[in-house]
Amino acid sequence: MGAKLGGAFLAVVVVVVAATSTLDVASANKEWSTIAGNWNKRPHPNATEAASKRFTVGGDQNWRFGFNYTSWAIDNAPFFLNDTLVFKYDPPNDTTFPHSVYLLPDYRSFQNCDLRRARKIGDVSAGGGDGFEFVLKRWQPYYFACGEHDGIHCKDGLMKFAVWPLIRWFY
Ligand SMILES: *[C@@H]1O[C@H](CO)[C@@H](O)[C@H](O)[C@H]1NC(C)=O
Ligand SMILES: *[C@@H]1O[C@H](CO)[C@@H](O)[C@H](O)[C@H]1NC(C)=O
Ligand SMILES: *[C@@H]1O[C@H](CO)[C@@H](O)[C@H](O)[C@H]1NC(C)=O
Ligand SMILES: *[C@@H]1O[C@H](CO)[C@@H](O)[C@H](O)[C@H]1NC(C)=O
Ligand SMILES: [Cu+2]
Repeated sequence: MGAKLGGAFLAVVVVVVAATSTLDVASANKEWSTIAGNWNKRPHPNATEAASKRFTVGGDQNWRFGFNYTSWAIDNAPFFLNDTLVFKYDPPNDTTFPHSVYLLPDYRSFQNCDLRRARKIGDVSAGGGDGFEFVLKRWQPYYFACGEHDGIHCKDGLMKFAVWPLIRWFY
């Protein structure tokens, strides 16, 4: 790139690794892996533009049964505040299974695919066409899961992942 201007940022990433449902809280804490002091340089004249990215969840696999979204999240980390996630999935018809997207309230419900206190952010038809967007607006862990079949898509279909967007410092 010809641009001499550069933005450096300090990144601290926390990725939640999907754990088996039998782990207790103490061992669950070990499932949080932390990468600190990750220095990078992104040459870009416009820090505001550089600050936010769009991710299609699952890449070209979109949001489907049986794709490992924890693995996808790890591969695509770090995520930053104001990054956008795009969820794409076919609306249900006679031949396709319906999917949906919920936010789970905490790590334990995420671990257990417990949807009782979940908040729906995308119903079965929301992922059609270009999908729908979800912006990571807050500095908090977000626990995403498919809500279909009483947690079976989340549990057996691996349709869950967690991200904790980072704060970006520019110099
Ligand atoms: C940087 O990008 C933002 C968002 O696209 C835009 O609003 C702003 O005007 C741009 N600033 C400069 C200096 O180009
Ligand atoms: C999904 O990916 C994660 C992270 O790479 C891995 O720990 C886990 O075992 C995978 N799950 C399955 C069912 O393959
Ligand atoms: C995120 O976007 C909002 C609204 O555009 C803006 O007010 C806020 O400062 C942004 N936060 C970060 C960390 O970029
Ligand atoms: C159902 O949706 C899939 C994926 O969009 C499409 O390939 C298929 O033709 C559709 N089937 C019917 C009966 O509409
Ligand atoms: Cu599903």
